[in-house]
Formats: sequence, structure tokens, C-alpha cells
Amino acid sequence: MPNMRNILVLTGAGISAESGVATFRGPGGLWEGHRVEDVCTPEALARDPALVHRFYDLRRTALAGVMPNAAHRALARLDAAWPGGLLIVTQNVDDLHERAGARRLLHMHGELLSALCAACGVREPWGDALPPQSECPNCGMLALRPDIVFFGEMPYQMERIEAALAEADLFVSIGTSGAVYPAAGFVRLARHHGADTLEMNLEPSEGSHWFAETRRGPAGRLVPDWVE
Ligand code: BV8
Repeated sequence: MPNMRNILVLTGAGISAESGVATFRGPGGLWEGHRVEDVCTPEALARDPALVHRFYDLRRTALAGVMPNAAHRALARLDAAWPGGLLIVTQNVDDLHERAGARRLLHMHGELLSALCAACGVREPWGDALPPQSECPNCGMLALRPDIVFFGEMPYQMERIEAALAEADLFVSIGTSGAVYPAAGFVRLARHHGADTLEMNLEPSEGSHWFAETRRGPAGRLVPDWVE
């Protein structure tokens, strides 16, 4: 990657698929068992908190049984070695990027292993001591919720993401269907600012036509080949 100074990498559920983490919109995907509106909206949390907590508890528990794959590890190597700007923006709420060693990373849709107090805004690690009906350790209110960005809620750190997109020389999208906004619009923002664009995905995404280059295949093979 000659004279590529600043790189922004967007990852989606596809980068964790080879670790055994279910994607959303594929066969047997996460949403299969549920309508999105039933488990991933503020209204769902208000209407049926037990269902929403069960959906996220199941995924949180499953995390203990999975490991980062070659794609996560390759991005962590890039992070450690790349002298220019690098930001990995993940839509994923698993901790596989961290466990692979990535540092310059942010979770725009939240994190399974974090609890958010809807009353005071403080975040706590989601440990066993934090079942949904427990009090917030900071303010004592019964207002703990998954630290997850539901549909209709503003994704986290959007200003930081938009600033990085404006500076990016290269925008890389890995393992996302391009179905969810604002993440699905990042490639257009990056192009608008003159960045080169590369998509690595198992199959065409809803945004493939916006990319200057697309590579088809499993992230576990494509990402290490690209990083090396
Ligand atoms: C907001 C929570 C505004 C965490 C998620 C109409 C038009 C445009 C937009 C909208 C609209 N109506 C509503 C909206 C907005 C809405 C939206 O985009 N809806 C869509 C469905 C149309 N967006 C929002 O509501 C967002 N907020 O807009 O706020 C606002 C403004 C001001 C003030 C307040 C609010 C919030 C979006 C976040 C929602 N939360 N998840 C969780 O439960 O995990 S979204 C959910 O989908 C996940 O976060 C996931 O990351 C995301 C995207 O899915 P993908 O990661 O792409 O996964 P998917 O399964 O779809 O695809 C996997 C891909 O990998 C596939 O392409 C597959 O081929 C590939 N693959 C599989 N295996 C491999 C592989 N690739 C490589 N290797 C492999 N081995």
C-alpha cells in the first residue's frame, strides 16, 4: 500500500463468522429466531425486557466459547505495525478484535460485555453480578440496559468516525452486508473525500457498486493476504 497514510477499516458480522459467531442476515442468522423490532429497539426493551436481555445474554455467553480468527489477528498485526493513521470501526458487539490485540478500535454499535445505566450514563462491565434487575453501582437506579445501539438510536462516536473518514486515504469494508445505516453510507463519504475503497466480503453487499475494488471470499483468507 504505497503512500497510503490513513486507513479506516469497517468490519461487520462477516469477520466473526469463521470464529463461529452467527451473522445477522445469512441462513440461520441471529435475526432468524427474532424480528429485529422484537429484540433490537428501545420499544422492545420497554415492552419485553426479559426477551431482549435473553437475546443478548445468549450472545454474551456464547462469546466465552469462540476465539478470534485469522482476519482479526491480521488486523491486529496491521494495527501494531502501521506507521500512519489507522482506525478499525466495528459494527460488531463481540470482543474478538480486542482479544486479537487490536488497539485503534471503536464499537459503533456498542459492546456485549458492557452494561449502560440509562439513568446516569455510566458504563459497567457486564459481569455476573449485573443481572438486568440489579441496581446501577453508580447511581443505584434500576436502569441498567445492554450497552447496545438499538435501531433508532444514534451510533456511538459518530463525530470521531466522520473525522476519520474525511482524512482517510483508504477505506476498507470487511464482512458487512451494507444493510444498516449510517455504516452503510461510509463508503460514499470516504469516496467523496477522495479515498480509495476496497470491499472484502463473502458475497456482493448492498453497497458493492460503490467500491473501487471488491474481493470475494472468506475474511479468514482475504484479510491476511491483504495485510501481508
Ligand atoms: C440511526 C445492535 C438515527 C448490536 C444493530 C431507511 C433507510 C435508511 C436508514 C434507515 C431506514 N429506516 C431506518 C433506518 C435507520 C436504521 C437502518 O439502517 N435500518 C436499516 C435496516 C434500513 N439505522 C438505525 O436505526 C441506526 N441509528 O440511524 O439513528 C438517529 C439520528 C439522530 C438521533 C438518534 C438516532 C442504528 C443502527 C444500529 C442498529 N443496531 N445491532 C447487535 O445486536 O449486534 S445493527 C446490526 O446490523 C448489527 O450491529 C450489525 O453489525 C449490523 C449490520 O449487519 P452486518 O454486520 O453487515 O451483518 P450481516 O449479517 O447483515 O452481513 C454479514 C455479511 O458478512 C454478509 O454480507 C455476508 O456475505 C458476509 N460474510 C459472511 N461470512 C463471511 C462474510 N464475509 C467474509 N467472510 C466470511 N466468512
